[in-house]
Amino acid sequence: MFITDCIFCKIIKGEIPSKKAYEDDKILAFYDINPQAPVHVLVIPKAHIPSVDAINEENCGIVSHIFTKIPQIAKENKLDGGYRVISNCGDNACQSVKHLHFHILGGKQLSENMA
Ligand code: DGP
Repeated sequence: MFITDCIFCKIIKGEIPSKKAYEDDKILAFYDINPQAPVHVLVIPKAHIPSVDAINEENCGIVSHIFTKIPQIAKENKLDGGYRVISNCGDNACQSVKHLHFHILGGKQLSENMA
């Protein structure tokens, strides 16, 4: 379930500290170490999935679970004016941590640019 050299697996196990925004038995949300907006939360599955590219019929249930919790996390962080959800996938998208994660960005007017 855990990958030894994966930073996010270490965060899930508590080996690396994080500021938690939400947690249940399947997912963890925590504040990004290098925030790109006033609110920048990462939502990850506890089971290691490398990226969006590895989502399939067997593991896709975790994605709907994450997306049912994102509005709750947004509300708790007062993102009433709107927010952006991003998942970088692969080298061209600059995915730096190879554990599926969704960025929630908000707390200000975000740029129209996405690429
Ligand atoms: P990405 O570039 O899409 O793979 O985003 C990875 C994000 O993970 C990046 O915004 C910084 C964040 N990050 C990396 N290491 C840590 C860490 O140890 N703690 C926290 N809170 N965030 C981290």
